[in-house]
Amino acid sequence: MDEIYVIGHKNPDTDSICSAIVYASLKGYIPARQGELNKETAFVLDYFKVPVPQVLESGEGKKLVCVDHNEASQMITGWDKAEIVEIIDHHKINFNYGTPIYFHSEPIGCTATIIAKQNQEAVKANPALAGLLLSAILSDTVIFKSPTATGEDRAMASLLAEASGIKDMISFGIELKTKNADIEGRSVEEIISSDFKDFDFNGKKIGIGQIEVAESGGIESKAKEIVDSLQSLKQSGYEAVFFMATDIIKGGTRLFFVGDPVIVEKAFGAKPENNAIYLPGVMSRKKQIVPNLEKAFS
Ligand SMILES: [Mn+2]
Repeated sequence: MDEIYVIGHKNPDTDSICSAIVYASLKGYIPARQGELNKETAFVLDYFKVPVPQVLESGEGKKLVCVDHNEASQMITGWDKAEIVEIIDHHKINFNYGTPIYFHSEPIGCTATIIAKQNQEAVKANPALAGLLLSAILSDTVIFKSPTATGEDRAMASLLAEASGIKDMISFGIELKTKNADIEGRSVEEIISSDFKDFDFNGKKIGIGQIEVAESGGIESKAKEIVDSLQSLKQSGYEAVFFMATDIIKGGTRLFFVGDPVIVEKAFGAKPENNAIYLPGVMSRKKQIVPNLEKAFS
């Protein structure tokens, strides 16, 4: 049998990495990744003593299961010369493929929740795998504060917490979420690129990065540097570039951008100032930023 790789999106987050590891382990496939682990994911793999998946440089000639993404812009280089055999995801669908494949999509908080639901017994029997899926859910739903979080995410998380021996999942969630929130000693370029996704809105290339912070002061003091850095990114071929600094304690996002301010006003109903706008209650790129921008750009 050909080897099958399970791989998440570019600039992988905890859901992309942990869903790939767990699904590969359940199916006898090979877990892989595109790019470096962020600090949060590194903490999670270390905590549950699970090896880091290999980097796959190109999908060309490979069989792939894509988890936590379905847009071409987030797929591995060479995906068009790969055989995609299956997709498991919870993002909006922007996928076109020439042959029938398994495509499992649910509008819930995390890919890991889908995998946990489908494989409850196997996952419950393996504390490390349960711990990885729990971590992915806590991460993607911002400890259930994100509007993407559903009752199913909460129910699976409780079950996984028990199976993995995590007694207090909320404090474990805060412990893992604050790993990426630490911006000390990181360059602005590094902060912006750590969770950065490309989108195609009506034929226009748009980039949207996000960082979660536990207090916004550090980010505010870097505002000018952030805008400068977005400006140079834009020159590399984007119509507009956005960067969300999401405060996981207060529950809101400072959205920095370079591009047409009229689009931003159209998308979010308020006038930006100094290439930024504050959006109270906004936590989710997928649910609260992407749909508004996609509409505004159309
Ligand atoms: Mn996800």
